[in-house]
Amino acid sequence: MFRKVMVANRGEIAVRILRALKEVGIPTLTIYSEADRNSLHVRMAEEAYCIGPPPAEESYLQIKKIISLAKDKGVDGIHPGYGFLAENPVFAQACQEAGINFIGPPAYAIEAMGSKTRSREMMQDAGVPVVPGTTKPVRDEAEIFRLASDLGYPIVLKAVAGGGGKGMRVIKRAAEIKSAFRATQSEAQSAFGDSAIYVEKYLENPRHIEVQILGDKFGNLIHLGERECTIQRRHQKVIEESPSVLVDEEMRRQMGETAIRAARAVGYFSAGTVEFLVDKHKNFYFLEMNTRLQVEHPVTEMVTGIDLVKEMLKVAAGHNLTYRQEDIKFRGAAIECRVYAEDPLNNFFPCPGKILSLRTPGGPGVRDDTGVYPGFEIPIYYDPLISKVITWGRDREEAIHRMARALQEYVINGVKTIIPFLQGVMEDKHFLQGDITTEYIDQKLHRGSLVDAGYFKEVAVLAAALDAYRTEISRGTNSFPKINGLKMVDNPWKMTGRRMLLDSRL
Ligand code: MV4
Repeated sequence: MFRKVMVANRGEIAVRILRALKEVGIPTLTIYSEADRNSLHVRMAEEAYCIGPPPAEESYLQIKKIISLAKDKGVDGIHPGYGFLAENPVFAQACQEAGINFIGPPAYAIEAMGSKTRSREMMQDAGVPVVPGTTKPVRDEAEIFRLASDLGYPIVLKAVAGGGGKGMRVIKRAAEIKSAFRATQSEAQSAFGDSAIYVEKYLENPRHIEVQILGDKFGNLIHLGERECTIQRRHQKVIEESPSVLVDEEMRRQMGETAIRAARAVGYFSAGTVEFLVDKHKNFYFLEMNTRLQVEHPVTEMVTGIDLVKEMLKVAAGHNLTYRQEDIKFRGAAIECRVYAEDPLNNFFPCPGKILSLRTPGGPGVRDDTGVYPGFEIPIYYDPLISKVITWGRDREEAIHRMARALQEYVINGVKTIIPFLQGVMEDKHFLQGDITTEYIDQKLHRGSLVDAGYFKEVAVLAAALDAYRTEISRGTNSFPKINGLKMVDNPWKMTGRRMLLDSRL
């Protein structure tokens, strides 16, 4: 299939791709920055080369260096992972021109989907429903004013070159147009080097549901169902699941067919994701297409049993897709929690540092995709995502209970993580009922009920254990207290690790 494949990425996704390559017996090569000498992906690849200083612009984004290294080392395929060069049409094109297979979609599809107005126009022409609004950039305030009168407030200004929430501003009334227009323009200019902006009707409290698609170079396209990604914080996804509680079989078929139509319109192959906003009447609208393997792809792998990375490799090498639509069976439910090295008690502030100890969860239905190991120092230069915990269950409830259990098993010392926050969500009645919106996290944080469940309870448990220990020492007898009939016969410090037991007994 391939002589040797380069993984042009780092962290958990580089590890994920290296695993697939090993399973199919393809020799592996990876790149790393000076900050990543000790990274797990470097240790896992058969060959690894340093390509520059820590900042991504000087290493992981160095197109020329990466391609010339690939040519030197006899690489005939490059998997870009996500982020970095994954959605850079210049890189995809440069690979093809160097005679190296870019393991992803064609450059023209990346390019077409990179422009929000162009993609909206193409989708409209293909009969894919898009959020009402313009397919051309807006020129001035008067034009926005006229559009708002047609569409009705609220409207949203978005960067043509944007995506993922950067460079967007909601306008609730005419008086806000002037300042919003200027602010969005300059934000778009500084974030994307392109000041062009356009207008959409703003949908309030939408759900964010995306459809995974897979295609080969012969025009075969299938969909692998949806992922619900509504639980986000500042446009950063935190929890994803499949299936969505909102989507029934008929809606899945419709969204799937629409996603395939969207992909076909841009001549797509490889793995890709079509994002939809869904309103309260369950109308769905094309939002954007992610022309890459996504962070949350394991959720789909767990419910379909399909290895998306292996399919990407096959398709890139010019093989047919392994599956037809009728082969795709959805089984059970899966959830992914992203474990970020951030402090949930300090506004999710990034907390890089050295991992002193680590024990990742296991057991039935649990998958942990991580790029770290004990002793590894998380660099400050990149995304603070250190691990993804994915659980599968026969239904949503079992997947959630497994997630709660897996998060309890997770031991990580040396860096703060959002695990206590995630535990709070798994116990939250709104989440358990599937009652979630894009404001869910901020609302929960505001009520203060999420982080308490983890951190503060643990502090209370530690204090209680210490008190029990002191009592024991001062009495000089083996008189550990009984808690609800359970005698604490063991070292109380050890009990602190047993969150489940203590939570239910204290
Ligand atoms: C919207 C929207 C409402 N109406 N567009 C945020 C990320 C970016 N990809 C698009 N986003 C949104 N676009 C219209 N016309 C609401 C959001 C949005 C959002 C979408 C999905 C998940 C979380 C979100 C949080 C805030 C805003």
